[in-house]
Amino acid sequence: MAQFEGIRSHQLPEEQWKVEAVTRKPLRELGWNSFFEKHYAEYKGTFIPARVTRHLKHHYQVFCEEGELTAKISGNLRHRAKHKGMFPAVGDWVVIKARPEEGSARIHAILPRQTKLSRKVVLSATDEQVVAANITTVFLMTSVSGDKEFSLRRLERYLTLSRESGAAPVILLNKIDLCENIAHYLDLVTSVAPDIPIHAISATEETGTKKLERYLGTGSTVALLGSSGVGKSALTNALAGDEVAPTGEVRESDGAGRHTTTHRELYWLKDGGALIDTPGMRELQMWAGERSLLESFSDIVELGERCRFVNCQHLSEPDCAVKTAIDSGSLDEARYLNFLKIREEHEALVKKREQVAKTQQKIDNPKRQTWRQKKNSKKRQR
Ligand SMILES: Nc1nc2c(ncn2[C@@H]2O[C@H](COP(=O)(O)OP(=O)(O)OP(=O)(O)O)[C@@H](O)[C@H]2O)c(=O)[nH]1
Ligand SMILES: [Mg+2]
Ligand SMILES: [Zn+2]
Repeated sequence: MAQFEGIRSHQLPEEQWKVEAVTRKPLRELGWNSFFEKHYAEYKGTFIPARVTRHLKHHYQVFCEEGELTAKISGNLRHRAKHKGMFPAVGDWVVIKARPEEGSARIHAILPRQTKLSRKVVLSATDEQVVAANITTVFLMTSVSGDKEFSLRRLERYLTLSRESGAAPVILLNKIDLCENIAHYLDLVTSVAPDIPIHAISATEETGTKKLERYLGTGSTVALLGSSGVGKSALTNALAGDEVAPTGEVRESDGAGRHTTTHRELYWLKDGGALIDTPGMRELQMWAGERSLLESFSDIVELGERCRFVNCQHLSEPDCAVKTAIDSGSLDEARYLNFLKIREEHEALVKKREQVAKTQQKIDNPKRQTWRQKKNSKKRQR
């Protein structure tokens, strides 16, 4: 098996040994399973499987039995990719032509994704951005070091997206070493996510991190999600058992981070499994179906069953049980307003997608060609 001595010769012997130990990991340990094996069958013999570990601006880093390679996508894959979501994402299993002697590879196709965590591309109407692929669990991280770093509304949004991913969401309350009232934050979070496991931890002190082992281990892939500065990279380092990801200070003024992590990257953990560290995203626009939305706001859905109208939108209809609950104080108005906002984003996305699908249908259906298109195609035939 090639080990790229040439590339890594600047490393100390101990570091080199670590890298080599990692490169010898069999595919199963990296998350490969019968699902991918089945889809890989048609490529067998020509291409080898690899997992995308890093996505930089113009290239990818992939991991395969030949070790770690720098990869670019083939012209064919670029041509077939009709939108952003069809390009490789961190965590994807891809098939490649490897050139281990050069440390490079060409990605020819993406194997179907078992799960994916997506958001809508900012400034695009319908484009999907896959944040992490083939993940088993999402760690939603928030900091409890003070109210400035804590937002229930953000958590509701993250939770809706995570439910959509197909992976299991888990909430982490980090920086408990700086928190005097953990029970207060636990109560708040439980109120918006009664059905989700919650763990209070300190990434830097490594308190409570042992409880996370149940989500890790061979074959598992966890994606870390949360605002800048909450401690995602600090936890990555704690679980990797090494300073693999850079961490940065939090601003005194507003408690926000400085966007230290700039790209998504998959790291192998010391006790098996993988962790995808992501940059704290400024905007997390909805890419969620109705089911995930309703699951995240099941209390509002339940109240809605008592409204006078079956199709009550809980806006200004008479005898609306949701509005009544807000008036009586049993439903937090801020949660309700967040629900309306997320629902609006979801509905706008659905509408836009329908419009795009209709336009595409017109293009694909020759009977509905316009007079001008017909004339042009006749001209071409002549
Ligand atoms: N006291 C304390 N500080 C922590 C803890 N976890 C992280 N920090 C600190 O918080 C700061 C931000 O941590 P990072 O891990 O860089 O945060 P991040 O979520 O990766 O941020 P981005 O990469 O910008 O998205 C660093 O100074 C960490 O040392 C913790 O449990 N306790
Ligand atoms: Mg980071
Ligand atoms: Zn109502």
